[in-house]
Amino acid sequence: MTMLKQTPLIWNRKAETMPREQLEQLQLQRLQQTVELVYTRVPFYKRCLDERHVKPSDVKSLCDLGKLPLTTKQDLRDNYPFGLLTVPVEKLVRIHASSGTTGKPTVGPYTAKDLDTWAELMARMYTAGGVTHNDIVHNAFGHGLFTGGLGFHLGGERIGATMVPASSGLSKRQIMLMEDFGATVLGCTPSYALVLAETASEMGVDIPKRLRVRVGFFGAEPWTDEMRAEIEAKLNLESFDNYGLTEMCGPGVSVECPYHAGLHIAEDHFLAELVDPDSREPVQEGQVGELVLTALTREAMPLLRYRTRDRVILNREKCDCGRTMARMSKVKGRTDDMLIIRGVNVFPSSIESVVLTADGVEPHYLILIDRPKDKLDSLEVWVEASPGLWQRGEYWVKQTEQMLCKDLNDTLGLTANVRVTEPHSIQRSEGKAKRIIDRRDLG
Ligand code: DLL
Repeated sequence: MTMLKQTPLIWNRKAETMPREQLEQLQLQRLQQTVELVYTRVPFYKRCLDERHVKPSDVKSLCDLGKLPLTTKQDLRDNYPFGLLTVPVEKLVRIHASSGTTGKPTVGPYTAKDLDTWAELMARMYTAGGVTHNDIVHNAFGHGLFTGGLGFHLGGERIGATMVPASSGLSKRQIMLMEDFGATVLGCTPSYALVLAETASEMGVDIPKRLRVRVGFFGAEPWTDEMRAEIEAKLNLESFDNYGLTEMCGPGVSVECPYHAGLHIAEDHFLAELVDPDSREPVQEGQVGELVLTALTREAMPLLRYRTRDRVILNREKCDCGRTMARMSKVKGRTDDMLIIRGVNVFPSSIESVVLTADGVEPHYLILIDRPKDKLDSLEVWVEASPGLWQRGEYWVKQTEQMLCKDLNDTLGLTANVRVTEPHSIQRSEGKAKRIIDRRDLG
């Protein structure tokens, strides 16, 4: 659904539409300052640069980026919690962290200036979605250590919108508040957006009649175009993707404009490259690669060439909205979420695309992989039946399973067992959905 009716709004026209030549000049200048800063203040980076015999003064053009070391999640772990700070801890005004499934979290520290920049980036996001100070924003991202809730809050306040810091959970109450307060904007994970749509329908709330939400900002987890179509249809809104990570600031790194032709990276604050995850060599424009980001203006913890693990395509052509900032495609998955099942590479997003275009099932699914003793890996996909299909009975449920099996086989080149399960049998998520259960011991 697109509602492009008027000239798109731009929060910071000077920055966001800067001629690329000028932008690259600015990036170079900021890169030089950043390298100097980390070289003099962060022992880890001094060591990495010395090992490569690179001095800050060797960065003479953006082409010299390749001389700089890549930073990985492991480097963050090794320097946990404050080893990569360029400022004393007393200068921090906030610390966020991403949960991480194992071990220590990833730390996101901010100085007052970092928070100010973050507010600016989030203001750009809202404005790109046509949101102004007249809007009421229902912010259902988790508020806490996770950057989603407080990041959305900060940017909303910057544009003067009325913020409702609902956080996630208690879904019926969320629907009630959205209706009572007249929310016009929703922010949450795409999987929680589906839960809210389902909750509204269970409550008998006729969404187009009773809710005024016209724009949704969704992110923090991968979501396919099929998922987008499902959310827009169910919630009757125009959706905008936004991307970010704790290591860079949180949400606001790249945001969609009304043309929905990729996410504009805030290139005056982040330098983007694409590399081949195995060879680490640059990937050509138009090809999928791992996004590598250098923070150009972060004060507390500017990371050089951080390997995000996110697979995207980059496009540096000017957009019809007027922004000159490069666009990245929707995240196509992570380099570490590719499953290798019986030797076949399987991306969870391919499974999602098949599941979400099938009739008679809901957009709630689970992917289960196992390795039974002395047997080949097994792949099972559980998908929830729609109440209508379930009522029609077992024969139709089995038909749906067979059809999904065939579609998955055609798409993945791999046989998957499909189980169409009873409505409401798959756990709902209030934040980032966990849809993959890999029971193999791959250690
Ligand atoms: O998820 C920041 C965020 C909050 C972004 C709210 C957007 C909205 P982390 O918890 O550190 O930060 O997780 C970062 O989530 O490397 C991606 O793999 C994934 N991710 C974030 N945004 C998107 C998106 C926040 N729009 C990790 N599409 C990233 C796909 C996303 N994946």
